Amino acid sequence: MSSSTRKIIHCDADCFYASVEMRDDPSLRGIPLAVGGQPDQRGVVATCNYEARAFGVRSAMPSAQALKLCPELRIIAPTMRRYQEASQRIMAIYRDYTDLVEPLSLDEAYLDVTHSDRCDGSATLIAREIRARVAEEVGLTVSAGVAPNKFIAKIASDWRKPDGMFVVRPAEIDAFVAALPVERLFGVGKVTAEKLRALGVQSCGDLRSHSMADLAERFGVFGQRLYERCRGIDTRDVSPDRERKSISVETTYTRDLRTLADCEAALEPLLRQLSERIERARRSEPLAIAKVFVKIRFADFSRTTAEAGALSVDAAQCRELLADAVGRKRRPVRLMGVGVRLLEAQAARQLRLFDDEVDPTHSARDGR
Ligand code: DCP
Ligand code: MG
Repeated sequence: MSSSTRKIIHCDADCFYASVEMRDDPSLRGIPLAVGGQPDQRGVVATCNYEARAFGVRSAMPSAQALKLCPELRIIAPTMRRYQEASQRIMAIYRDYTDLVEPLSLDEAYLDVTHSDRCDGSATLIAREIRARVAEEVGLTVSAGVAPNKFIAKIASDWRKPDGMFVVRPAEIDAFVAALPVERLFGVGKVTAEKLRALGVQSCGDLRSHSMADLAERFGVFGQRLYERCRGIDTRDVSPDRERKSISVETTYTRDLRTLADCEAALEPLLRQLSERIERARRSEPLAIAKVFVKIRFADFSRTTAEAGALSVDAAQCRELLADAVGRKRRPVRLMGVGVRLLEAQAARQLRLFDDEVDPTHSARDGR
């Protein structure tokens, strides 16, 4: 094995919300169960257990349609707090093995265990131990994929679902990827798959006969990605900071702001700009605000940030943060910024289905 070979684990809990419900109420076990909105309120299924999947019920399906497929389906309302609590406990177990944990959603994460000394440094043993600990300590099952990169680890975690794991060793990558249908590649939806089929391409192996230049011409920058992925290449790092994505605006003032009142007056246009940015971003991707912050650079170039938990941008809260930050130093202010920290995109998407429970101000207004 070359020294550059990485060891990545992708962990994904099985029918996560439904599993939490079945864990907490044994009467829900063994029957087809969905978590989601009620059919008479045009609700959708967030997820369902594997008994319900046997009837064809799926995530994001209207609950009314799910009931047609499976008349005895029990549909219960989500309780996000219990899922968040379970998620935190699962992620804490992952962090016991490496600092490089990148959560993708409440129930899904990449772990880079290349340099972990746990379990004699064996990624396979680490994955096995993690699965056993989550079952024992949290009462849920997690499926795992072990591979030299993220893309293959994610596909592998699906391979033996539920309650299974699959290992793709470096020497096995080539054959594993060659047999994959192109639809398994992230970003290949119906349209791209159709285009590829017209070229006679069904599997990643078929795709390899097309040159980089050819794919770039047909698919633009995505062509390069296709060229790499069909060969099992993925150099993306596991990045624990990913969830700390933010949207912010800032201004450096030509004349320093000398009083808190000056700063407050300057905050207003910044807040307007920030709201516009958030609205614009919300049109292209689901997003959920986790924190709001105010950032200051004083005349002596020292910096400070005040932040607090928030579900939306509230001017009064921002003024409080501003007063806090400015009060930390008796100096004029040369730069001011205000922004929000976001939940990672997929976690936001999950929360969106339950906007009413999480943040009533976000419901239905983002025009998607
Ligand atoms: N979720 C949601 N809406 C979706 C998809 C998912 O609210 N359209 C929520 C409910 C799921 C959780 O996110 O329990 C995790 O999503 P997964 O895609 O990992 O699905 P599950 O964990 O439910 O099932 P699987 O066993 O296939 O991982
Ligand atoms: Mg899952």
